[in-house]
Amino acid sequence: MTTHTRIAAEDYLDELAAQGIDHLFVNPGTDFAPVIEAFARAARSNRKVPKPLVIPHENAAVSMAHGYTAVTGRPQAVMAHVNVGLANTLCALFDASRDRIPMLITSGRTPVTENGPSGTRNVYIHWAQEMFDQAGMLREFVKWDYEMRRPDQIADVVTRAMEIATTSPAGPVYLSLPREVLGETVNAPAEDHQPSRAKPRPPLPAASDVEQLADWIAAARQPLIITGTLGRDPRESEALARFANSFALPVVPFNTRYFALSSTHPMFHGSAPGALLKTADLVLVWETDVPWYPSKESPPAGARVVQIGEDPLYARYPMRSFPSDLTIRSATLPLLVALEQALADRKPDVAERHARLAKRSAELRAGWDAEAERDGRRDRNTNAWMNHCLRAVVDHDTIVVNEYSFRQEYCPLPGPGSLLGVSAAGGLGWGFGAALGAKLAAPARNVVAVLGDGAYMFANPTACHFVSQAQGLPLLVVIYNNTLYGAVRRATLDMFEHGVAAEDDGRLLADLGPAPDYERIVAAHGGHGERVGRPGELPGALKRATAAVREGRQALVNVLCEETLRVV
Ligand SMILES: Cc1ncc(C[n+]2csc(CCOP(=O)(O)OP(=O)(O)O)c2C)c(N)n1
Repeated sequence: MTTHTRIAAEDYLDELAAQGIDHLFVNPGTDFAPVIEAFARAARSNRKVPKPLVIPHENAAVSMAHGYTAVTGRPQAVMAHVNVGLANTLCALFDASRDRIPMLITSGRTPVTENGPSGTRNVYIHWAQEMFDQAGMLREFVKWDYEMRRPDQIADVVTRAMEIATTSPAGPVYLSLPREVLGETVNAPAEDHQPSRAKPRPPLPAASDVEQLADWIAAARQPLIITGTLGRDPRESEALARFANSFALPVVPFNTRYFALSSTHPMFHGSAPGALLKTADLVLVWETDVPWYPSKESPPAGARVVQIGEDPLYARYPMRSFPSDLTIRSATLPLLVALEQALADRKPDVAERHARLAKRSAELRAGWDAEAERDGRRDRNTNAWMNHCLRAVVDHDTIVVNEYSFRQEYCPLPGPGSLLGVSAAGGLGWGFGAALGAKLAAPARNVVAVLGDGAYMFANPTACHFVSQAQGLPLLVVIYNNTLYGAVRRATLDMFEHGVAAEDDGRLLADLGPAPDYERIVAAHGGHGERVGRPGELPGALKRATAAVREGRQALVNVLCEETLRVV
């Protein structure tokens, strides 16, 4: 067997593994030659390196890394082909950035030299693919960007990239990797290189803020917690369930991205602040970028507002002006624990409020159930009915990935860690890829992606079905098919209720008809597909699809729905 002189790309892969990166989601090009060679050498010598997965669209690659990290908490890496591949990552990268997902985004850089060293330009595209500032296209979405300039800096650069990505508030970072650098000859590295830098802890609440907030909660008559991303760490939702119950604090997960509280919990009060906001005297805006829409509603004058989060100012949002009487920069878990203790000392009497809120919550639940069951007797599927039917699919080990159409009011979730929702950035095409990433992270769990027909098409479905089949990641995709960009239609009708576009029911530029037979797309990938027109057919179809997934085949249920407006 020929022995080869070591190249820098081998150091690079070793370093990714040393940083705990399990997977490199790649979409390759000519810039990958040293990386491919390094992977081949690692396989031959049994070196531990990240597992490379070929993902045939970069949007799906980033979304997979996103889903994987959301489930495991462990950051992953993506490598795209120079500027063109990088351009395809941007939408998903924006989602990850607003969702504070730590991630190492990398791409090759066309060779700098026109002649000379190993790796120099030798094909046509190497000239046109050079940019003055390749990182410029994504600089607003990452916390840090850099270009690897020398092989001897690999360990330090990757360590720095990862410490910045994972430090609160977490987020993606970008590294560009010139081909000549990765192809350079290097000496064998010291064995067992381990990064040796302590990272700062997530922020802890100041004791005086805890005391102040505990006083306000103890004195409040109509408190309300609104949350968007509480529950990212499942321990947060366990603590919230206890806390809300002990002190009779109603919770509204609003545009939620994670499981915060079960919809069967007596303090769960729906997915929109509405009625409770109007009468609140204390509003805890907990890890929530947008707690209400000021153009539609606001808390009453005199209500106290407390903003809580790891980055409560949302410093990367150009404008955000929600009021705040107390702003606490803290990770969620330590604040919940500290507040629980501080309130236990104060012993507020909340029995009457607890009873009143529990009754209200039960009434809301009964209303959602009745609505769904009534819809089940109609001739068209509705959002309430579809979600109600998902109860039969969602068991104790299910993760639901929601890109618009899932509503936990109608389908209670099994517990902490069972929900991933599309990022605040709303870059569509995320859900299918994120679901694949979740399945990769937790192969034993049942992963269900609930997608709008628009969201499904944005995901490059062929690429995603391909990955599902090629990587053995069976999951269930449920399409809420209203043959429409419902959100677009809604916006038109909201703004121009009596306008000319409303005469056409607001469908101009929103119509997604004629709808294709989505169920036949999954069949082309060896999967199980069903189309459901009538409400009564839906439970059986979901049952058969779930059985197929349990047997290891991907499945898709195309649920033809009435043309409902988006609820939130
Ligand atoms: C990448 C991207 N392009 C366009 C949009 C604008 N947009 C927001 S919602 C939406 C419609 C989504 O359709 P669908 O998934 O079917 O859900 P529905 O609105 O019908 O509930 C569009 C096009 C977006 N958010 N992201």
